[in-house]
Amino acid sequence: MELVEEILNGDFRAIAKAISMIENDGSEKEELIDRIYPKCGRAVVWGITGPPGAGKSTLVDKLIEQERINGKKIAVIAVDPSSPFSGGAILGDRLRMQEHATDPGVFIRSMASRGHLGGVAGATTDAVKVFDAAGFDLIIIESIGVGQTEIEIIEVSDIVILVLVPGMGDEIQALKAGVMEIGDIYVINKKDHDGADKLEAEVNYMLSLKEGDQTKNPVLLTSAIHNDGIKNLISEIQIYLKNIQESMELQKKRKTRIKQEIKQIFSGKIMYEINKKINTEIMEEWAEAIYNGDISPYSFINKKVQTFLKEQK
Ligand SMILES: Nc1nc2c(ncn2[C@@H]2O[C@H](COP(=O)(O)OP(=O)(O)OP(=O)(O)O)[C@@H](O)[C@H]2O)c(=O)[nH]1
Ligand SMILES: [Mg+2]
Repeated sequence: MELVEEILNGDFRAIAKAISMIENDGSEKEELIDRIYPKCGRAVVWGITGPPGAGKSTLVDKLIEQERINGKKIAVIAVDPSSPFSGGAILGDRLRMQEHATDPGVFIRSMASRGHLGGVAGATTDAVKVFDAAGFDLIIIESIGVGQTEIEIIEVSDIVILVLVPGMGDEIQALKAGVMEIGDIYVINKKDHDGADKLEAEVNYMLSLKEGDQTKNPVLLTSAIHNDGIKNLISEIQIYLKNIQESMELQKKRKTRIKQEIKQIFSGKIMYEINKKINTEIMEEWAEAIYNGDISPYSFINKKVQTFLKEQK
């Protein structure tokens, strides 16, 4: 595969092609990932999440700026929660990070959070592998933290930065809804707005209630548009990563990620086999039988499952 060589050389067009391949979810994707996998494992993945408009993209933009000075090659995956056909959020993110669009050390890519057969987490993990193999040091995933899909995406990261803003009124609701749990570092952005200190106190209080958690989660204030607090954020990220690496927590996290990946791929493949077997015609026949009351559903389906498993041997 020529594409593999090109990716390993960091060729942008090849990377873009590979990501499209991943999004199309075809069989060529599998060969590609298998071929580049031995070159993976060097990159660090930061997940940036938080409510819409919190300033995630602005923050990412400043983080890129600073980390470029630190000599890192950076890839950004902006997960677009809207449909694959709407360009709204993508456009906004692109505009905000446009300054870096011509920088050969920065690659920005949007991915739709819907429409992936293998789940969006799967597609994102594969995209991360491509960037990793292509020699990017840092991969930043930006996603809007509102639902399960977003939480899944964020589980792909080595570290999660949860961005909150003062004055939204519903922060505490979000905290209670469990989204709060996913942060490793908490950033209160728009500290130039009123209420940042109050929110900081609330977040610290919420965190103090977390049981059985030994890791200290920093709560930081930033003003992304004013480039304020960015260096401090980066240094806290580095400290956090160093700590979880030393305590082996990072390694554990990465293995958990692999386990989830295995489960996802495995069940996807099994589902494929099942769907191949249970076609519309058979389904019609079975439903008819159950509908007519000829058989009871559980005993019937249990028998069919047994037959299916036997046939697979
Ligand atoms: N006052 C103030 N405004 C900010 C700050 N950071 C970002 N903004 C503004 O907030 C708005 C939203 O910023 P984005 O960076 O697009 O936010 P986002 O979280 O990426 O938004 P989505 O991707 O749509 O969820 C923009 O108008 C920014 O200029 C800040 O620190 N202070
Ligand atoms: Mg954004």
